[in-house]
Amino acid sequence: MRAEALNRIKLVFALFDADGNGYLTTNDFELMAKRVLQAAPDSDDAAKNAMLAAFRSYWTTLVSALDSNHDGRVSFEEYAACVLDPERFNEAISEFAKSLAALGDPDSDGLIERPLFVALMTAIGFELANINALFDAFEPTDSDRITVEAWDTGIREYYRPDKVGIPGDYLVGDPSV
Ligand SMILES: [Ca+2]
Ligand SMILES: [Ca+2]
Repeated sequence: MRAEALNRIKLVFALFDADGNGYLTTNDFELMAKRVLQAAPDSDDAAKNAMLAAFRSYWTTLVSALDSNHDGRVSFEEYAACVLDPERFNEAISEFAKSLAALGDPDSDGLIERPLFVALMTAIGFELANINALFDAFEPTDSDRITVEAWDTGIREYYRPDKVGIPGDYLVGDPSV
């Protein structure tokens, strides 16, 4: 596995572990969902409920695919398996990507507005400069939107052990270097 790929999953695991107990559990995703709802106070109830449901479905997808010892939580080793063994987890990663990308598109028009993308990624724990660099790498439209498809592809690439120089690398480290 490329060092870049390892750094990418280390980062995302650390951020998803919102309560810092070293494991991904349902509590982490409830915490992230609360943060994103607070970050998007202008969204209507339908959009908020869609986001909440998407966070819960993301967790369900993740734990059902990765909790190999069935203790109801995902350790780093369990999480890293999806990058170490991409063929085995191909389908699961497509599912993760789909449910995470859906978070950015509560109105299902196939486009993600920058403010919502920023709110969502900030709630997960990424830094603002990294989030904007990533959004720009997805080549937003004149109305500053990216397609769900670009985001979905970006997430799948993020988990590829051999990929380097992808938009997802903007999330790791200082994006200006
Ligand atoms: Ca945790
Ligand atoms: Ca486990």
